[in-house]
Amino acid sequence: MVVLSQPVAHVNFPTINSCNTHFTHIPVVDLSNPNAKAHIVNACQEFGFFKVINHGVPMEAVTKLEAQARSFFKLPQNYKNKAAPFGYGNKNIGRKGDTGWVEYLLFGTNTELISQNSLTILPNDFWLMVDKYLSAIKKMACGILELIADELSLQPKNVWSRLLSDEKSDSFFRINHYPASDRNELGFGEHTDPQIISVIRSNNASGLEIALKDGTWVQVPADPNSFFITVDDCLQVMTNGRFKSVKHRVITESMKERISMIYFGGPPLTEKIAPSTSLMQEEESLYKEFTWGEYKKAAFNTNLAFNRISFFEKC
Ligand code: GA4
Repeated sequence: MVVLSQPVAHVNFPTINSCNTHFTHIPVVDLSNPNAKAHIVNACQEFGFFKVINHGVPMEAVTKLEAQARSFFKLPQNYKNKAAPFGYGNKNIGRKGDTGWVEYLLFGTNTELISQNSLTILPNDFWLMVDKYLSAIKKMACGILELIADELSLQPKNVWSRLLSDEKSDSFFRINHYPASDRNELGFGEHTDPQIISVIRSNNASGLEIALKDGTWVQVPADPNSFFITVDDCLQVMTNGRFKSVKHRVITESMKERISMIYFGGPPLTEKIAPSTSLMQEEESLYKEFTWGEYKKAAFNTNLAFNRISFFEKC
């Protein structure tokens, strides 16, 4: 029997005017191009954001996981609510009262956690797909961090990628479902991601917007065959501000549901986050020292739109 989900109740969400400006100059990095590393560093400096093509991630892993997620979100609300202790959320984002036109699954990516989760109401197949997807995405994210390190002449090349491949890496995975609506809704309010680097993939529904350096918001055209990469707060600190974490948000396209899957690559909790010494020959660090655990604790106690890095900036 196919069980359709109950329509999501229409509470009083503000109607949001999307910026209407299509981002025609979106940096696209072809990972098979020998010059990819220079293009990536350029994009990180200019936008804190880029799209990757020829990424080597098998699309089968992507579409199968999306199908699993879609089936989960179609389940009746009371059933989905049973998954709440394991990372299901509906409209509430974080602990400080932020809301959005979104329901989601959110969990840590460490393998032990995933196997515990497999005992819960999400089917085994779902977790197998998550595992496959995350191994491919993590490999790509590590490859990107190594290209960046290489271009910035950092030694060893895995100086940053090891933070994601470490078995204690505190990374997250989120699957967001923005239900279709008869108007544009604020799906996920503006924010930067606290981690090092995030990898976003969505179905063919637009909605993602990023803020340019001058504060203008631009729409990112959907591309289900590619991945979008964001520079996150820790990478801003690790480059002593050369890269800036990108502000982004989601405003739903009316009448079209959006499903996005985001990997947030983070370091182990005890890892000290500081600018790389080889980038700092004649500069002082712009940031006070902190561990990822300290940053995360502070960040998770803020509102979505809050400028979290400001806690750790030297005056
Ligand atoms: C933004 C990036 C990731 O989605 C996330 C989010 C987290 C949450 O949903 O619990 C936060 C947000 C994110 C930053 C500020 C705090 C914490 C919601 C929020 C209001 C999982 C993350 O790591 O930080």
